[in-house]
Amino acid sequence: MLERTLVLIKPDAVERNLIGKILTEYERNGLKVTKMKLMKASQETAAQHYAEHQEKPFFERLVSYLTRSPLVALVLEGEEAVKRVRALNGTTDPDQSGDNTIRALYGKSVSENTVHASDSAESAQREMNIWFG
Ligand code: YYY
Ligand code: MG
Repeated sequence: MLERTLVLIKPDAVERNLIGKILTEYERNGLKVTKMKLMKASQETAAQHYAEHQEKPFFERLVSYLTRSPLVALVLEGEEAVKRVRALNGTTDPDQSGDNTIRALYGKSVSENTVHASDSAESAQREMNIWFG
């Protein structure tokens, strides 16, 4: 099924000039960039994005990380895009992530793991509204 998913190239990646390398991974796997912007996220946007984690002990650190410098928000479109982009990104912990996943290649740590992607079609819709209105 043709789907859209919301991706963030997070601050740690933009800081290390990895935007191009990461976009290349998605594009060469047949995903189409249909929306994209570079921006510094507000506290409100970051907190809304990670609302499901607001009771977690790492929540404040997570919001402060996501807002510390610019990130790239984008929408990717393709067959089974939600599942495929999650697979390309890899697991939350870069040290556990499969070979050649974006997090294994570029992730610094669990908290600075370089990319985000929506975990379901419903999350994708919610997150596209947050970042693109
Ligand atoms: O969807 P995904 O990003 O792979 O992981 P989530 O469990 O939704 O957590 C969101 C985000 O929170 C994760 O990418 C890094 C951060 N985080 C953390 O800093 N410390 C943890 N123990 C777990 C998650
Ligand atoms: Mg998640």
